[in-house]
Amino acid sequence: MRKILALATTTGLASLALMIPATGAQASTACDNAYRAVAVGNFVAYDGTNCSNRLGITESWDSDWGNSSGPFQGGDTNKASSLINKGGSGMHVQLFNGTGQDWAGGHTCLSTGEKYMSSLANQYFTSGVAVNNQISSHRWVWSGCGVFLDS
Ligand SMILES: [Ca+2]
Repeated sequence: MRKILALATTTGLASLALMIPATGAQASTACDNAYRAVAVGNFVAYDGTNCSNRLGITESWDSDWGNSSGPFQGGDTNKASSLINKGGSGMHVQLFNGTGQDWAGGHTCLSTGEKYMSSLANQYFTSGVAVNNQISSHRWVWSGCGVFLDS
């Protein structure tokens, strides 16, 4: 770190920014490109890792990804393996293992600053249940996250 700071002093902050690893569980060119293409204000979930095979994109919430209403429907539940949060307000996307507007049970959050998760492997809800292929609802929140993805 000392070497990085010394270099930053001589080359400026722009160079320092280039040395900081990309956000997301793992840097992903595909997710970088997808993130740039998404309009500000949206949350996106993908069936595959690396932001492939989009399940849904929304500025809103959905308390049941397996029902027939809202931005996520039917087979979308228990499928997500990568995510993008391009919210414009700084809110987190809170993701739940279960369904319903009581917003209860195991949960985790994807912060706006994180930008995306190229993989949900080795991520867990507050209940200890694995997140990959187990998300069934989501909403936007300012607080109450408990845990964050990639933290
Ligand atoms: Ca739904």
